[in-house]
Amino acid sequence: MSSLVDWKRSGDYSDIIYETAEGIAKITINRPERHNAFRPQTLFELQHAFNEARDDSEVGVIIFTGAGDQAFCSGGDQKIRGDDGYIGDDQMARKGIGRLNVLDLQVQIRRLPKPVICMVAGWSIGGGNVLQVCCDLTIAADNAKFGQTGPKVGSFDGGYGSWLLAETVGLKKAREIWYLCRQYSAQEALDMGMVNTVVPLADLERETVTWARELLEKSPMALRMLKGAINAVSDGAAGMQQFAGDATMLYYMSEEAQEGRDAFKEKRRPEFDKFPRRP
Ligand code: S0N
Repeated sequence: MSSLVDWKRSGDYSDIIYETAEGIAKITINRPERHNAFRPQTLFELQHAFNEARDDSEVGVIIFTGAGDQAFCSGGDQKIRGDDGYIGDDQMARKGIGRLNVLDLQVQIRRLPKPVICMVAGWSIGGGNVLQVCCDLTIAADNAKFGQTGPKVGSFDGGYGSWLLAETVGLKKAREIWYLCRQYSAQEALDMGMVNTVVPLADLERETVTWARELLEKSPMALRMLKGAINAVSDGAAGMQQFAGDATMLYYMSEEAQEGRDAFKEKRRPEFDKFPRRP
């Protein structure tokens, strides 16, 4: 794959790679021997890396991808799936308790106030495809294949995996994808609105970086508010809570709000009269 970017790697991770360059963070699931299936440790590391990207004021866009050209992600690692979730090697596992911590990552991607582009080569399957659906934009290589497998392997995602997919591709198509567990080509995924564009595999990173650079030219606050607004409709009260928080942040940044703060600190009456009562 050709890359136009001189990525700088950081962090101490076993299951993922975290890289940054030119205002872009690239987060890569690095378990190609299992088609980048995730285990609890993978998800802890992904959550850490997404948080790093969120907190880094130099970063404006995140690319989420999988190592190699055979898979973005094949979902939960079925080889370490216990009777109540995925068994890691942490204190929960020592008590025989499993985890479904991919749900926390889904929420984190939705709430992260920067665009997340999913870059898919090869398989985007099961819980991996749900993560793809949760991302803001998806660039697919022409070898990408998409699908859900839950009813085949004894699982289902009744959250974002179901209704956000239905919102993305329509109810009938979402039912077909989940009920029949078929696999869809990149072109079919494009036709149903599940991805934004399809490019030759050799151009995948180049094209994704082009989209990222285009996003970096735009107003970060406008992008933040648009992401919040689009997600608020489908995230209900939780989405409104985030959007309301952004409104508070913008208000804090105004002279009017700062007058209230300053008056309190200076033990005087706030002079709100100087601010217009806007129509
Ligand atoms: C992707 C498939 C179709 C690719 O087939 P292909 O090309 O023939 O390759 P394989 O030879 O099958 O795979 C290569 C190696 O990779 C291993 N591997 C692939 N996928 C996984 C996986 N998910 N877990 C563990 N290993 C995997 C193969 O085993 C093989 O290695 P070797 O040769 O050493 O055995 C094909 O691989 C496939 O169908 N994979 C499984 C896809 C799948 O069913 N994924 C799980 C779906 N479910 C979830 O993701 C659950 C999501 C979730 O976490 C969740 C979310 C909300 C609520 C609940 C849950 C929940 O946990 O249930």
